[in-house]
Amino acid sequence: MAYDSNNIFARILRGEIPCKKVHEDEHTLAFHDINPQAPVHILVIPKGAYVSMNDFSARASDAEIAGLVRAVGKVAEMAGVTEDGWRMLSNIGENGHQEVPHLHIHIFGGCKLGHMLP
Ligand code: IU
Repeated sequence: MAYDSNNIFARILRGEIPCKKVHEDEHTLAFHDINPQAPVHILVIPKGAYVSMNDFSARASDAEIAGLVRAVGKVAEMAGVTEDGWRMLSNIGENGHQEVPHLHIHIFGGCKLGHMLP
């Protein structure tokens, strides 16, 4: 799938739409999900133009990949969920029920989460 530079997260990255930011660095932005599904529900996105893990894993630089992984860990730590446990999730494509076509990692926590089965 080609990257649509007008998707909502691209617009958030350009500052055209506000977000409740929790972290930003060279490679990533993290913000609260607008429709939280858990007491902690934060999205971490790369700043680069990637639709999903499909193209990110193939095209992103090692620095971008390391940056995203480190940001996810840092945001989980900042959100205070590392001790009790949390979940990271990325929906990919139609079968994965991805709604926004810019790679995002969900961080869920702050309560006992349900089992994740297809
Ligand atoms: P997805 O199914 O993994 O693509 O979910 C997209 C998420 O982005 C979903 O949890 C939405 O609540 C969230 N979101 C948002 O935080 N801000 C927005 O403006 C829009 C969606 I549109």
